[in-house]
Amino acid sequence: MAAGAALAVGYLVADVTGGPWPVDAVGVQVIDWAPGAVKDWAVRTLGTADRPLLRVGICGVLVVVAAIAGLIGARGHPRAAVGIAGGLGLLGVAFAAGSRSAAGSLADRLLPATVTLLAAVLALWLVVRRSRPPREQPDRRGPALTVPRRRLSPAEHPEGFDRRRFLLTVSALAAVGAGAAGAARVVGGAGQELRARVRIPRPTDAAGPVPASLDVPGISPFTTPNGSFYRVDTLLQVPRIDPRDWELRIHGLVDKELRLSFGDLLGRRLIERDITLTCVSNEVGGPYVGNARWIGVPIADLLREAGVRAGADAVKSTSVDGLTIGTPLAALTDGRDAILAVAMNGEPLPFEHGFPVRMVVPGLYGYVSATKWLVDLEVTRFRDFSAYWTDRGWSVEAPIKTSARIDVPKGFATVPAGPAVAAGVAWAQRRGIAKVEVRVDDGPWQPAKLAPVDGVDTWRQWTFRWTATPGTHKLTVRATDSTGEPQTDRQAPPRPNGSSGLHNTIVMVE
Ligand SMILES: Nc1nc2c(c(=O)[nH]1)N[C@H]1C(S)=C(S)[C@@H](COP(=O)(O)O)O[C@H]1N2
Ligand SMILES: [Mo]
Repeated sequence: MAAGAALAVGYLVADVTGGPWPVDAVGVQVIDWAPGAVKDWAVRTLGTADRPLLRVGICGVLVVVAAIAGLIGARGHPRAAVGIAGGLGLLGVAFAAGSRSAAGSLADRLLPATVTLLAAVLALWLVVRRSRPPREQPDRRGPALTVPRRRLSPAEHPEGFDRRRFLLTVSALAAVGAGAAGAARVVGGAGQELRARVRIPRPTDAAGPVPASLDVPGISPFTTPNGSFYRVDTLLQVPRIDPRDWELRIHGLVDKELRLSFGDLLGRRLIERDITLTCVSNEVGGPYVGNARWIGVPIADLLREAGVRAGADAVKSTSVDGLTIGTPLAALTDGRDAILAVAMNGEPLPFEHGFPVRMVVPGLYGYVSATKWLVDLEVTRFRDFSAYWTDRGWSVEAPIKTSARIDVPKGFATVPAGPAVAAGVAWAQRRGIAKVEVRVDDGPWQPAKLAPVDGVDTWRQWTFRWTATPGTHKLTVRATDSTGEPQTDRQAPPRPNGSSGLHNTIVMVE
């Protein structure tokens, strides 16, 4: 209970200061240290549940250690118990000092962990102290001469343990913990006003109407709603940047360094585009792909103004927590719609998707292009730096591979015999999808029907009608991009530069 109360109080302080909750400081460090294979496994098997699970795991370990400390305290070693609490707390402070965090000042960064440390020590000390009777019990065995030298522990000496006072203290701690957790909910929700205050101007260059959607139950909608858009990042605590404090620095191999406020950015030429994002961790047929309508400032405009010097071939972008991403300079200046996005599907970016400003670069996997919570752009050379993911074994350059996914029927679904429909999406950003084909079992490739083209940077929905005959069948899908190049059937895992192979699904027809 002492550990729980301390963690809840620390959580509240983290919400107020924006500093890391010690559990998250440890978690982010675990993420950074985890070997690639472990991380791949977590993404694959736990998906987006891996973040809450990491928190639960760390809290579980803390509660077990705290329980051991409590027992040690109850056995007559209060100092040792408090020492363990203090040691754990100090560990939290050390991790908070060392790990990536969005907190600006060192004080904000250390405050939640420090308060957790003090709260843990105080709470455990209270439990251990207050579980003893209020006054020294008179010695029942007679005069002082026969009093044992050694102080008896509550366990050895049941009348030295006051159950009522113990329960009262523990209940008080539970109340403090619940109160802090409740307050944190309120404070956490209050951050919403940072987004609500933002007014995104009308784009200078608006996107056309969204193409007509193919309407098959279960197909991915053309536009992925913000609430169901996949999320991939390394943070447990989503940064809540106040746009009034936000500043972007563009520097490095440039003639003139630029510093832009959020207002400056909104005042510039804004373009609106539909762009499909894809994560390199997406397995064939996986969920880490989504399409949104973004509004943002063309990065090429800013680079032109800053004046890129000869010799540069990369832009290193940094997010508020210090994570870095390297993007080929060419991808930002070759005429594609690479933007600093400020809006996603008609609203300011959600906190989870990079509020207030993120990069969106058509055609490149997110880990080399889509920096969220962006604060710094450095024009540089690939040979002069290495970025977060490339340090962990992912390729430096990573264009998105042509891919197609079957959304319906779901794997191992049972469908009635007769006319049936399969449907899904296909993408080949920068090239566009020209054709999608489906094969039933080992039959011939048959053309699927495609939704109207939106642009080369978005996915296309497809549907395929077939006559289902009783038995078990395998449907396989294959996309061809507009250069005429069909998707490869060679299977590759996501690491190091994106999965490949054909998606298939097994259906039972009755
Ligand atoms: N700051 C930051 N930006 C990031 C990441 C991250 O871990 N931290 N992950 C990248 C990866 S791997 C992908 S696929 C996209 C995902 O963007 P989304 O979470 O908005 O879908 O963000 C990219 N931008
Ligand atoms: Mo990614």
